[in-house]
Amino acid sequence: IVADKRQEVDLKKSLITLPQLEASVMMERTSVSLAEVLRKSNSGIIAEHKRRSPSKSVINQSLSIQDVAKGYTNAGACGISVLTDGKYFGGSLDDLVLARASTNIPILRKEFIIDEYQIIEAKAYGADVILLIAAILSKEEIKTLSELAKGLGLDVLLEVHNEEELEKSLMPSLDMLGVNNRNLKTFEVDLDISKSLSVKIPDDFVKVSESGISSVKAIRDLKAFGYKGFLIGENFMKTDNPGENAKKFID
Ligand code: IGP
Repeated sequence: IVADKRQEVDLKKSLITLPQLEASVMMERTSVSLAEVLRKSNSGIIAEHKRRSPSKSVINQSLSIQDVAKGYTNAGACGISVLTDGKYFGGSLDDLVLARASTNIPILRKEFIIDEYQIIEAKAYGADVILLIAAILSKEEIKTLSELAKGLGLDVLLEVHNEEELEKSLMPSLDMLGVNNRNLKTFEVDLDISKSLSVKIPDDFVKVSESGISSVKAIRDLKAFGYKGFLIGENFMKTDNPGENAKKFID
């Protein structure tokens, strides 16, 4: 994935230059902090738009991103996660633009970020939050990228899957710590990963549990371990009405 992204970013840089990106009207927009919304929320739902995935192939190809974003917003979600990776998840930057035009709640750009260019891009296309994945970044990269994002007013969600990743990553330029319950290599899901890592996450970060969450009970259990955010994709998207489905987790 990292090699694919390197190639993709190098190509994009030649098509749309940094000064062109920086001229986007969205650069003037004041971002909404997802971490702040989660701190005040009881539900903590971050609802994801996900057409397909490497682990499940097709999830939902028939709904428009606008309808999904509006449905999640009306359901009372704290934020919306929009996958912009095309190759593995069938997403695009167009999805980000259309989602932005459909909602005012915080939007997370879900992407494999390896370069500063992608962060400027996230801001220029209307995101409020970026994801950084510890498994594909060094400590120095996490620091440079997260500081750039903070400078643009974006929130940073740092994703880890084990203790080593967590230990190398803790730094003040992060807002939220996400524990991915899915192993990105084997695709195996285990919510106990969130539970066991929770004690190692200092209280100044908002704790988010990601992937494989499919019941209200699972959320209740995770809340007892200090989690304030719950990132849910497949469970909502596999139905004809993701917003209606999300509502069941919010009311
Ligand atoms: C959502 P799920 O199992 O509810 O569809 O998972 C989200 O956590 C998952 O899409 C995800 C992801 C990622 C995707 C978590 N981290 C990194 C791509 C890249």
